[in-house]
Amino acid sequence: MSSRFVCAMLLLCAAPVTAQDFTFVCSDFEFQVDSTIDQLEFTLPVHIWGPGAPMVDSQGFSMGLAHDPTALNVLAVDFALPFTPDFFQEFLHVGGWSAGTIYAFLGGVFVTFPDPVAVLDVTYETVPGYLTGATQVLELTFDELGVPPVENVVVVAGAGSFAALDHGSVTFGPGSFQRGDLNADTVVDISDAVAALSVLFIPETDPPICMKSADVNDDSNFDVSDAVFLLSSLFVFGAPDIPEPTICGVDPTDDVLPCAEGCL
Ligand SMILES: [Ca+2]
Ligand SMILES: [Ca+2]
Ligand SMILES: [Ca+2]
Repeated sequence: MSSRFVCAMLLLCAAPVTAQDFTFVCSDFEFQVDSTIDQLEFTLPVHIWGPGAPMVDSQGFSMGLAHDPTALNVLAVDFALPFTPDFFQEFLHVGGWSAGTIYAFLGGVFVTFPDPVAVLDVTYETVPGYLTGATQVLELTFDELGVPPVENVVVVAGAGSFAALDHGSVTFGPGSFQRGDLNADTVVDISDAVAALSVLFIPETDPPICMKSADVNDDSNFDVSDAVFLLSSLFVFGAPDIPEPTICGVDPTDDVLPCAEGCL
């Protein structure tokens, strides 16, 4: 083990001071999966937030985040700040990860966090067989992992400052969406038909954020028939109703149409 590594680890494991100027933030994430998806790989950002005044310069940090090992494996923890630190080390555990960084051994590189800043990108995969298509919620909890345990601290003036911990979660499930609401404004109207026709016929138009919403006739595909179905349901007396869910709900028929963001 290099002397540089030992010095860095001693600094990360130094007795922390108590000021809570910083918060480690893991948000609540949601992934829409149906019964056709049996394994998922995804990357989540972890943020640090330190909005106090005066703004405190940080020189590094260490943190750890635990998860249920029967549900997730951690594949990678990557440094996400826009520079290459002098020291960065990640540790992948069964049931969690920890990581530590010193931006610059000789000083001169400081980071403040007036807004939540993504400091790490963490890649996970679900354990085979975990996903069932039903809604499942996993807690992601900041913890002191490893031997010796890695503290959740931000390095300030050469000492560790305990961070406040804002834990997160990951929800897997079929997700909810509103069929026909292509433009995601919670109302199904003629503007959604315009959105459908634009996606179909105007080059470089961004697709709907939830393709399930665009599959108006629920035939597991998005094409011009969906725009026609939508217009008919709105303006032709006696035309078939739009299939469920016409208010925020789950798809009663499995398909592989992506839905990056549904409704609440
Ligand atoms: Ca709409
Ligand atoms: Ca369709
Ligand atoms: Ca469907």
